[in-house]
Amino acid sequence: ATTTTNGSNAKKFEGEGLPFKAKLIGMEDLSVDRDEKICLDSMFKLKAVVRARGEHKQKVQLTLTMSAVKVIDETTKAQIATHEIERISFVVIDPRDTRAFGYIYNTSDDRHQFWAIKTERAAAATVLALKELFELAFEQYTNAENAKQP
Ligand code: I3P
Repeated sequence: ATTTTNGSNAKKFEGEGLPFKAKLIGMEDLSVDRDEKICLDSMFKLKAVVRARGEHKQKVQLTLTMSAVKVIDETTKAQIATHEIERISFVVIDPRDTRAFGYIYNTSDDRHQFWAIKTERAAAATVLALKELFELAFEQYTNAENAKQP
């Protein structure tokens, strides 16, 4: 898709950000920062862990802002994590579950954390919004670089 200059695209991520209701399936460290098969294997493993535990998944709100994905506990409103957009290297959709997706977040100490998420609605909506964010971030970066040119 083509990106238009910021403006309307960016609006929905400004202020409080764009919220999505979701549940945390789980997370684990992976050995790589991008690989569909490794991510999906992790997704299925994390789902199996949830099943084996027999407990409810933690309800969260994912808030997409221009700078980060914020993971907030739905009940306590406590912030669980802030994932800066530039540190997210890979996003995967679960082909067996229209309400599940995951992403890899690279920590400052260079670990590749895979976060598996169950969305209340179609996961594709959240993934699409994430993709828009990546495009906007890239656009801002190139604009800033261009502005540096004499
Ligand atoms: C629930 C059902 C829901 C699921 C929920 C399960 O089991 O599978 O679809 O929510 O997960 O407990 P049951 O039908 O036996 O009540 P999601 O679809 O959002 O995963 P949860 O307990 O982790 O919320």
